[in-house]
Amino acid sequence: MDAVIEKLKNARSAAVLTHINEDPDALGSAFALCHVLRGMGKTAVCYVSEKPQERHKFIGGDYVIYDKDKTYEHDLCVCVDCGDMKRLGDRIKLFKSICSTANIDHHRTNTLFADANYVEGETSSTGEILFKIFEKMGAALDDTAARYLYTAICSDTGCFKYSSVTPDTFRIAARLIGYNFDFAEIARLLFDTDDLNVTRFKAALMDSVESYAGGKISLVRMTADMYEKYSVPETEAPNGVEIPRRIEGTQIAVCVKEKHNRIEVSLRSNGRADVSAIAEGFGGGGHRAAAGYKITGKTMDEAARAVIAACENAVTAL
Ligand SMILES: [Mn+2]
Repeated sequence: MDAVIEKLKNARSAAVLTHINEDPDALGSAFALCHVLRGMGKTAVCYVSEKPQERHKFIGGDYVIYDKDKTYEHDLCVCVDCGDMKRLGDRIKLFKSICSTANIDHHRTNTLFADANYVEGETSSTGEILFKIFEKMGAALDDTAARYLYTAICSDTGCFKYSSVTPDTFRIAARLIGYNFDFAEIARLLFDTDDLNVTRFKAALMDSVESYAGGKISLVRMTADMYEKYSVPETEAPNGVEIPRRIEGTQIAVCVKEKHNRIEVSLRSNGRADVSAIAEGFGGGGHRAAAGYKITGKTMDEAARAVIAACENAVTAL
């Protein structure tokens, strides 16, 4: 941790990056870090790969959408919540152009790609790690920084429900809600709010859940025509795999999704099945309980059949 703190303290101007398809842990962590660095009198800019999703607008924060044809000058590049340099997308160019780099993350598989790396593979969220870094640095938090960090932690813990939550997570959350911001609203916007079109899209997914292996495998298909039918852009589509995951008796939940002329498969395990092993079999990866992969050149039906067969093998082997 000290090597990363050293870099943060010495920087005059920092570029803060996070992984592509920015999620609230990534955004909250990046915005919190920029805000705290600015509070220390430094320049800090958060570069995102694309405009954050509509549903994450409430997080706020200011950012620059990265343009690979532009040059940006900074003396430090900090990556947060990014397990692999490849997950920077186009911003790899920016990362490589900055002479000093740091990496703060909670992905167990982090490739330690920066000059100074601080990775806690067991910690719930990057937000939680950043809180500890700020504390050790003696950096002052304020209501805004606390709100960003709380958003990050709340999101990556499924609202403090996942097994990654520890007594430390709650102690940190308790400190954060001592600041002045509406933490109940954050939980509501993260977990209990969908726009009307997304709600109808979800209803269609619920209505078409498929069940295999005596109910141990539950699957939904998200097809390209559904984005149009429900007027939901592909980038704002619901997290489909959460729907079959809720069905009682499900050991493996699957979402097969058509996206940019390829198929994305998301897998969740509710029990002993290791879905990262299934994903690896198709060239993907992830965690025991959450994994995925992408394939091209297959139809929806072929992709679904292949993943169902792999899941059936996995649940019979248990
Ligand atoms: Mn995260």
